[in-house]
Amino acid sequence: MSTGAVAAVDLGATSGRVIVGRVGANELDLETVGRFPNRPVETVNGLHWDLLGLYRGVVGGLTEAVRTEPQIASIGIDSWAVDYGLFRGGRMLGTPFHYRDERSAAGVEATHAVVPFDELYRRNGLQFLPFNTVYQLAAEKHGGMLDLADMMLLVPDLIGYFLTGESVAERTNASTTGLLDVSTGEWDTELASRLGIPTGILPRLVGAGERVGSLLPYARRELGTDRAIDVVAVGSHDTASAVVAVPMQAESAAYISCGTWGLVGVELETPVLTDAAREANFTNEGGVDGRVRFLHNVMGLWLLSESVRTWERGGDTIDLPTLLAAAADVTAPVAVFDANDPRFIAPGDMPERIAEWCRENGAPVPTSHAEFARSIVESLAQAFADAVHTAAELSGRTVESIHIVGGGSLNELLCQVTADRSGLPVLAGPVEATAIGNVLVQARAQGFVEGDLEALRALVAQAFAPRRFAPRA
Ligand code: LRH
Repeated sequence: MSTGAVAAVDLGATSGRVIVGRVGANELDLETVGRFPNRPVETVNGLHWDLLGLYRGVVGGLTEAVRTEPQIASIGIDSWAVDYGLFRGGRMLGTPFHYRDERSAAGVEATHAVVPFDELYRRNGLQFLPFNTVYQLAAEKHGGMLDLADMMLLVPDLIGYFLTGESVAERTNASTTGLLDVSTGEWDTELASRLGIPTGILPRLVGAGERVGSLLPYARRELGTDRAIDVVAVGSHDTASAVVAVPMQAESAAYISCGTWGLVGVELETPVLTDAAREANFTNEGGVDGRVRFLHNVMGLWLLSESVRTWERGGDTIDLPTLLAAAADVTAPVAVFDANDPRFIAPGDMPERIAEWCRENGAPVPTSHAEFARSIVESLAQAFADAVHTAAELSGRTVESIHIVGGGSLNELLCQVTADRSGLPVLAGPVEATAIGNVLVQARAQGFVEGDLEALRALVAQAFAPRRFAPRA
């Protein structure tokens, strides 16, 4: 085995980045070569992703990647789940919607009228999230778009299509659509047909580590390379890539991939499809190497970022480290609100919605930015602790520690309070788990490293030793 380099494209809800990863048997090193904002756009018909702007950012980042490391062996792409573009004859039909757009509410009703939720859960194993692809597609049907389309590509596959001309659906992300059979891992075409979703729009499934195709001539020119670099499928659902890079002993640990969302759960070999799992709204998403990501979506740092956005719109200037330091110093009792309440999903005035929850539930309404921030951290930590205990109970696992990866792992207050509220040690980091998981799956496909996820995680633990937060009495 020799050391080699790959490029990871990681698109998040607020920004995208391109990272060059250098990997060998005892080496794991990351260099961020491109970073660009991801700014959703509201138009007359709802909230959209600026897909072409994102693609421009990807091309710019990859150009820098091949300049920095001309011999990169491959490119892997991951992003948030569930969202897609519709195509006809190779052309994108309109601008992809943001999963926080409200149109999917109508799709939920229409879908459940045909296939009740408990049957859906038996078939796809997914927790109810109003924006699961299957509900969004039902809303498209309403608008007539679905009947025009001959192909649907999830966001990372869509970027891969622009680069290679190959249309595929990577399995970990396909598992978040609601149209993948949780038992077979194949498209559930019977379900799709019953819901009036044309099965012809569902692309060929590929697994993480499989080659997708190589850069088209125009893309080579754009990137300034004459090499036909391969795009390799990774855990293209960002959470799947993040879980690859959790430096955990999977049998005895829970993980929280904490960014915009807090994805809280355990890794299993087989799905849990019990009534109790369905009622607790736990999901069985597809993991890399056929593992199961048994987890629950907690609202995550969105609560904080959307609050900050609200205050800034009102003319305040917020410095996040200063705000969190002030939150740590709050001594007044703060409300622990239900961070899972669906009222917090949509964009808009977050502090007002939190205050509304407090008034309705007789909890103290925060009176300053610092109190709001503290209340958010305490509420997230409580929801994290509850979800960890529920995951353990539903899966029959004994959880001895909690790993927090992603941006939230830098939030010391959140890590400490999560340890306190769960009574379990929290191991924080790496912050770039998603990009690391993306890099490692490519590196293994290229033969720069070998082994199962445990071997990959040992490499992560060695390169990015986690920081420990012990629970306080
Ligand atoms: C996190 C994430 C999460 C999904 C949501 C749509 O970025 O992919 O796993 O539920 O976005």
